[in-house]
Amino acid sequence: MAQPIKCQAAVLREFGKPLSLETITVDAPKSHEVRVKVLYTALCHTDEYTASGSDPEGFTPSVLGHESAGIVESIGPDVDSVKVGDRVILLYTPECKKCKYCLSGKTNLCQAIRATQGKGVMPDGTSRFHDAEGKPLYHFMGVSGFSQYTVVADISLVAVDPKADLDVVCLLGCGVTTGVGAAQITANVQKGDSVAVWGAGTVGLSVVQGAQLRDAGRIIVLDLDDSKEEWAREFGATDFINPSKIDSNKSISEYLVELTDGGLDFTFDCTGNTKVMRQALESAHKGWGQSIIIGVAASGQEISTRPFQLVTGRVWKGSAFGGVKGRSQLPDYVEQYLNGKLKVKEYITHHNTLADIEKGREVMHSGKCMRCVLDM
Ligand code: AHE
Ligand code: ZN
Repeated sequence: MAQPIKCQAAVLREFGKPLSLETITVDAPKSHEVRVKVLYTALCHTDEYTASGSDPEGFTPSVLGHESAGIVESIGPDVDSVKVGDRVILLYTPECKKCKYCLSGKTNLCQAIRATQGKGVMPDGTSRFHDAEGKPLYHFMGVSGFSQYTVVADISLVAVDPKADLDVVCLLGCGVTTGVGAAQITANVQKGDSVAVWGAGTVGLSVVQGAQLRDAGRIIVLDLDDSKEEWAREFGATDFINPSKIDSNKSISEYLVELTDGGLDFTFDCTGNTKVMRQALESAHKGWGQSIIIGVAASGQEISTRPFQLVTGRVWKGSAFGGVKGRSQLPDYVEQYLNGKLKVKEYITHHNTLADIEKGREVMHSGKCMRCVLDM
């Protein structure tokens, strides 16, 4: 029978403040739960969004982190999908294969445990994390990867090819999959299609990669930071535009519609900025252009456009985790990485340790960082 484990974790005590490194207790996994020794967690802007206090599903004290990979340390009763020693990627979008959503064939948004996940607790409504005083800590996104050990639902992880280096494929737990999947599953970009992507971070450049793997035609990347141009081209962009530098008599949408003879087949927002979301929609081709929202907008933000934009055939869509069903489809992304078809390692610009997580967070805000991977 598994016993509680003491380990180090970075705890969000107060929004907007540095994370606190603490020794916490991680309880044994209960029925349909798995305890994972987290080996690597990459920093994602969503952790920052929640740490800032903007996320209505963010709580204190909690253990953030959601782009993680590790090894199964112990399993609770009734777990038959993974075994001790399996190398796993954690899934903030679980896949139960049984709920209405999973069975619909229309979405990857499994809802089996979504309500409790959003409240920062395990499916039975309690926490497996306790601080030194024995007080419970909230979970985050069903993962909580900023701890050396975590407990997740057995539908919130997937075993992957043991040949895969976990310090790389942890990126498939969020950023890379979100972008590649948005291009290939949500948008289903086809050969020759024109694409524009706002935001040249890991997600945006993964959209670019996903589109290039589909032999898209023109792939335009827009970012306010010129230093991203080289990055964008490395992942397949054919054009780079700094929107602050175009002729100010025209809106960016007018500029793009003119540049692309009527607009783009697909546009993607990877910024979370609602003004950009509108620009992206209005840059899509009349009659058929689709605009896909991926970026996380702050609480209370709303999008708007003239309904005429939709009446005349543009489609506004969203994508979560790239539309990818984690347990069914993520192992294939790992194989594509192992076969050299999918770039993953190339997004890693920085490494750090859990003890130095604050340095990692700093560098993330510097604009010089794509992904920073924490060795736990
Ligand atoms: N809790 C936030 C929403 C956050 C959000 O949109 N999350 C994305 C993943 S971000 C990964 O870096 C997502 O996939 N959401 C789907 C879901 O079910 O949460 C809020 O604003 O309430
Ligand atoms: Zn993320």
